[in-house]
Amino acid sequence: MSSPRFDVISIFPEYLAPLKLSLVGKAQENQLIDVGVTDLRDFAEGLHKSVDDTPYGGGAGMVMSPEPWGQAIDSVVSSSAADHHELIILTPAGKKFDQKMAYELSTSKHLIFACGRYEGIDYRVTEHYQAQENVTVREISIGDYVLNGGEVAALVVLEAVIRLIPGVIGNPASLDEESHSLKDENDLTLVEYPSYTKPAQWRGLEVPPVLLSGNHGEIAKWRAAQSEIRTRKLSE
Ligand code: JCQ
Repeated sequence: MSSPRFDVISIFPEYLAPLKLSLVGKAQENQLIDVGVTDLRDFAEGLHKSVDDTPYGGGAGMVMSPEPWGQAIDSVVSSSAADHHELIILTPAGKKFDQKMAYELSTSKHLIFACGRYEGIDYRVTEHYQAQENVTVREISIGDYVLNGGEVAALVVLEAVIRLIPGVIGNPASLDEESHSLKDENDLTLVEYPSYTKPAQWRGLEVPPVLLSGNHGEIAKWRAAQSEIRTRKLSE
């Protein structure tokens, strides 16, 4: 059986070096996933291997040219055994990434991350692949701020998705707790309660006594109340 595959296309492939580390690196060593990084520049033509040009209609900055993107995406699509491909374009204009989207993406066999720079990628790239029935295009934002390129956003999405793949996390009980995604009475997604570990006293601060009581019913009630308090504070 072939593992889910993750391809990242970027003009700064070194930016994706963290994918060799930690949980994501281990998941590759254990053959739970395949990760490839493609240098967009390898698909640029001409003496200067240019990947951008001035915007039609005028304006500041540069736009990434469609030709190298088309060549690079076709290349990673062709080299995949999957019969369907999710093309993810990281952009502040995209749909906001959340845990629900992470679960959806974690069931896909092939995710392709397009990391744009400058003022973005010629929109015909999105239109071209939207018209291809073996590809789903998703424009995704990790938040309302502007980065210099999509690489860091791709790392965020990759880490959130890959940790949900069966076998990647050693103790799946922690995943099970997260997956319930509880809502409060105002339909806000509840955030976690605060956690404590030893020592019981640190710099004059005590651990809440209920956590030392051994009364699991009272502990569960206290944690639920703390989640409520934290969630309400966030919406202020
Ligand atoms: C992603 N939140 C911010 C910046 C244009 C593809 O076009 C562009 C991509 C970027 C990089 O992504 C972000 C981002 N989520 O800045 C400009």
